[in-house]
Amino acid sequence: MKNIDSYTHLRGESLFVDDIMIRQDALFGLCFDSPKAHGKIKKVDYTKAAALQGVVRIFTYKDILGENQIGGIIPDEPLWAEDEVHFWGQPIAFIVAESEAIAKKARALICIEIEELPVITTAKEAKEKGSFINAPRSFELGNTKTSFANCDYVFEGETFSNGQEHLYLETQGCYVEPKENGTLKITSSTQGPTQVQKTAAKVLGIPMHKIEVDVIRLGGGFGGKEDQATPWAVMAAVAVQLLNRPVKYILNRHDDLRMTGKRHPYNSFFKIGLSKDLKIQAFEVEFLQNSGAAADLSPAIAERTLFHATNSYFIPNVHTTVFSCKTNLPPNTAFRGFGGPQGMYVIESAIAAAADNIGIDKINIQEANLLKENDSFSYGQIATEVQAEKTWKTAKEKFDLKTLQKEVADYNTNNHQTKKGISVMPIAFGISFTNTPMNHARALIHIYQDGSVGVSTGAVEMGQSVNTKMLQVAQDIFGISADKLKLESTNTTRVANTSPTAASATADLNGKAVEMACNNLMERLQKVASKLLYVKPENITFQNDTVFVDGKKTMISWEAVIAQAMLERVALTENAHYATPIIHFDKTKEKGHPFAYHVYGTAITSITLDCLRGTYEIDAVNIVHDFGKSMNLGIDIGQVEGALAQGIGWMTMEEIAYDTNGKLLSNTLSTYKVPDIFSAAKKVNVLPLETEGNPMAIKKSKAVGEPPLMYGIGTYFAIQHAVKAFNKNHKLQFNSPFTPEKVLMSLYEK
Ligand code: MTE
Ligand code: LUZ
Ligand code: MOS
Repeated sequence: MKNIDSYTHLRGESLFVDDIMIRQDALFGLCFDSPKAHGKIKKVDYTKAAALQGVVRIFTYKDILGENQIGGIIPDEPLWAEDEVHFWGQPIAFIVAESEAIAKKARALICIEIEELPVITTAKEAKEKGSFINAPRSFELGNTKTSFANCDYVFEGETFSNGQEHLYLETQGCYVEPKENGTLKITSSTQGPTQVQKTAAKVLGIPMHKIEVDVIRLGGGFGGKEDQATPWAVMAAVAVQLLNRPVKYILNRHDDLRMTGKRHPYNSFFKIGLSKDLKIQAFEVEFLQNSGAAADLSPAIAERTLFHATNSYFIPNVHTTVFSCKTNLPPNTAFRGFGGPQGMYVIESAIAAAADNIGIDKINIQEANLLKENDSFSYGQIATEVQAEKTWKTAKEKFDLKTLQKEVADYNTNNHQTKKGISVMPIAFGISFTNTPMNHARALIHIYQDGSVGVSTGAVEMGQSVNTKMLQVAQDIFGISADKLKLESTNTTRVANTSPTAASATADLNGKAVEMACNNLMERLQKVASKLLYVKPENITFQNDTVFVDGKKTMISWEAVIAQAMLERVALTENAHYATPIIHFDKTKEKGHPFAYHVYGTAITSITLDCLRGTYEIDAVNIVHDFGKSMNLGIDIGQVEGALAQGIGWMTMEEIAYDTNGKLLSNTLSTYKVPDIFSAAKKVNVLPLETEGNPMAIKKSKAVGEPPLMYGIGTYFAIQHAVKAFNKNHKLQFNSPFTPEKVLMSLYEK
């Protein structure tokens, strides 16, 4: 099936929050936020702002009828600050005016006095000062202490990976309308409609059934709208509740960059032990996650870091600990990979450090330790249907790693001003929300009496094309043409109590629910058709909008069966609920089987480095990826390419900078660089490894949204390889992103 959004996207006709028709009496909201990262609010003077012509009202925490609390996992975040502020950009008040321009003018008229308190911007500093979000977590397998004592090599080191701005094309925003009897409808650009509904209900002090949340589609989310689309919608909802007029609030790019959290920066300390034969025997890490000023999703992200700390390797003795460090930055949040990339960067760094010290190629250690069937992850899950070695070997053969390595070595012997580097990056990513209770979804299918079909699920379309996949599931079961199918907006009154669209699991969870609902409808339709044709229901199938009996076409159309079903008063609507079987996790023991399955793959990255300038070009990224049985290879390869570009950006050029006062310096695209077409890899080859797939993957087509982001980590090590080829004295650093500036320093360090 062709991506169902491509036609309207190309013509600019797709609707986003900012495109929907607003009511004539609509007002516009704007947030007033803290100009300091930490301090006591001594005084805020709203008089001038409130007096401005066209300002309707300015809302603060005092206006909230319910609770001033939006924390999802830990209730530690007010919607609007009360007497203290904890990060630069923290919402304090909400101006509602006749126009956006007036609201903006009013914002400049607000005077605030803040008594400044000490500011913490780094995780290290937070740890030293004992500033944490919650208690640390540790995973343990075997015994690292005794194992290190027996290792032939033991190395220690430190790594840093910086944050990352989501830079969804569509900024955060919402439009909220009052309906009758104190009910309201929220249109939001959110990955979590239920989270918006639930939080709005809590803050407004009304039951959830009074709030309808509708999501058409997102212009990108990447995790940035899993939790952090909520506050804006709730602010507007508070205003609507008290004014009884619609309020629209779309953040401008500057406000969005300043006020929202990003990928978590991590500072980590590792210790790795190997035996002579290059088997990794023991691995210890202390991860310091820079969580920002409130929990947001940090505890869940920290957890996933532990789950992926050994990437696709088997290590018999593991001890990993993560501290969620509370700092005075905007609360950091979900970002494609959800803590997994940060964990995987550290093990890759540890392997690089070990290889460098032993004086061998990193690839040899990687290859010697790949996960095998029935190996145990540190959290107790036994690895099955493992494709680590198979993707590695296939990549090595199909892309001729030996020749590539030789070409790079020859090139480096013959060239001085430019050097080439190469790396191999295997990945293993667990599919399921690590929080088991979140792994469920529902679908609601209506077959209308003319034979057309409406499909509703809890899935949010954000560019990953989940809607297309949902229709594909329905189409395959009903055997009808694509133009008979419509995907409805994601709406809490049609599909309730949804988990956010996240964890790459959306197509699996919602697709399974669609499958169940369609199969139930199909059973009824087979009965109806069987009576029309005087055959048994099990002999009936539907293909090409027609009934088939024992694989032979009949004269009875899909429409005729639906019409007959109406006459017989057969229900043409079905609702289904799916919950992932098997998975479980015991947090008291930190053991269990949290993932439905893992996604594997291997990327070979080669780069050319300009040793005069420190700039580099990515020559090629050659990937063998485990799709299972891809249900839509066009979409899935698109996901691999997009995630790869995003991963490379994180590792090479996207550099978030806060000053020591906690002010965001990289607050525009002239200072925050994202990959464009000129910095993209010159060649990206994605070779699908057709595997059996997993029955818990929708149509055995494995989840693809996040895993390929981590191929980007390979670029860091390919650059490092080239730097080392130029400067033998270079002492390896694990400090990403590896910007051209850092590369240049490394090239000429003594
Ligand atoms: N692709 C596009 N185009 N836009 C996005 O915002 N988000 C990613 C990924 N792919 C995203 C995307 C993230 S963070 C996740 S978790 C998955 O899509 C979610 O969708 P899925 O569960 O349907 O894979
Ligand atoms: N969100 C979440 C996620 O709440 N739990 C997860 O395990 C997860 N994993 C990846 C991305 N988002
Ligand atoms: Mo993705 S980080 O799970 O939204």
